[in-house]
Amino acid sequence: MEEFNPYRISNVRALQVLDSRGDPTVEVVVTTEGGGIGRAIAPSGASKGKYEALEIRDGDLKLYRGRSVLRAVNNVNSIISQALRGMDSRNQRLIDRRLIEIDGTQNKSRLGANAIVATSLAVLKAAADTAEVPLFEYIGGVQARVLPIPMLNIINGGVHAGNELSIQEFMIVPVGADKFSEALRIAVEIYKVLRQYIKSRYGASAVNVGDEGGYAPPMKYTEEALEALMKSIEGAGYRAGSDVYLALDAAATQFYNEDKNRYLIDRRELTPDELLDYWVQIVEKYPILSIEDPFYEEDFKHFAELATRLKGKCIIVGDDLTVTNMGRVKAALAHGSIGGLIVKINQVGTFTEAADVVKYAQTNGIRTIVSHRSGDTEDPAIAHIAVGLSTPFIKTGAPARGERTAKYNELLRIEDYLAGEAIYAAKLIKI
Ligand code: 2PG
Ligand code: MG
Repeated sequence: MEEFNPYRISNVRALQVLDSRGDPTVEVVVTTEGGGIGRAIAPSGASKGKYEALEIRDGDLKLYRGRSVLRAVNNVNSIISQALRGMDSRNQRLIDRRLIEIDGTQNKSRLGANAIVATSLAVLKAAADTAEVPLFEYIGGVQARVLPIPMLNIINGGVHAGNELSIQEFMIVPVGADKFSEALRIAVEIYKVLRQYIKSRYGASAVNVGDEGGYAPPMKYTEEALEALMKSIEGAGYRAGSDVYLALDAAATQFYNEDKNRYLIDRRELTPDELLDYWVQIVEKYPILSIEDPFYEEDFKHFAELATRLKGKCIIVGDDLTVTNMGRVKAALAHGSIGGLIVKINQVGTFTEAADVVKYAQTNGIRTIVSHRSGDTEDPAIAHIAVGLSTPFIKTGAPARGERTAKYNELLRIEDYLAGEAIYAAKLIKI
């Protein structure tokens, strides 16, 4: 008879639940023989990169208008469950490799990245639960104690909102704080002042929020939003450019017209070179810490040109360009395209692959930003992953809506758990 091993996986079960947009998604529950339980839910993006691992949906118009994920759920309950039962849940690397192998495709399209990511994270959580340590500590060991700087998307545009703003995310980055909890408080105060500002200028209906909890006012021009952020930071009693920075996710693939090779922004059509000059001007005028995806997802070259022009002034961040994929990240580094990197576990599909990318980026001096998706859930895993992997930043929306506050609240709990030992990343790195 085999020796009792509390970490051995006894059961893997999936079911269909809902995400923050009301779309079905995959939840996986992994149980170990020692009674540990890990539950994880796959998030889902709206502005997805072409090279992301593929979530699969049933496409049956009679079920959730084609959005149901029963095939992915069934893959977990049959193929994946059978492959993982009996394995040691601590063996994350081996388990993730097995998931990749039984899927057998480049982009995880057979079993579905949604099935795979929920399983991979549920295994991680089940092992941590069996060990009776918090997830961040299981990932990062007793040394893990750096709380990430939050990047809060408080004005939503692009495909996350029903307004005319081309840029998808207008973020604030509260670096002038001693603790994470203080940084979050500063962000909330600014968020509330912004609400008043928008209400007084655009009317009461303008304070409705977009997919990530940021306001989605009927603004037309980028600078309208940037001005609103500047006024709100000052109105709340903070200094823009020292206490609080701005950050942008352009998600430029979404406003790029490939046939014309033009970007549609601020009611104008710009060539890539004109857009480059535009970014330089904006950075001269406003304290912008980083710009994510300033060009469409294939243009390593313009990313690199912009990174050179803005060196020392603003970090160029890859998201759709790099999709948490080692090959793409290496290409971006070879081109000199990025100084920062968005990390989304579901872009690549497994925890191990994402953690390897973080390690590689950090070793090469690239700032890492663990990120939510626009369609997200109450699963707070990314808070633990950011602390566990010691990433300097986390991006998880406005300080509003349950699926966003789930992550911020978890970080508050981690800070509390660490008592006086937590360090706020802004105290550790050079901004
Ligand atoms: C992004 C993300 C998250 P989505 O582009 O960075 O903010 O959006 O999940 O829609 O890809
Ligand atoms: Mg992005």
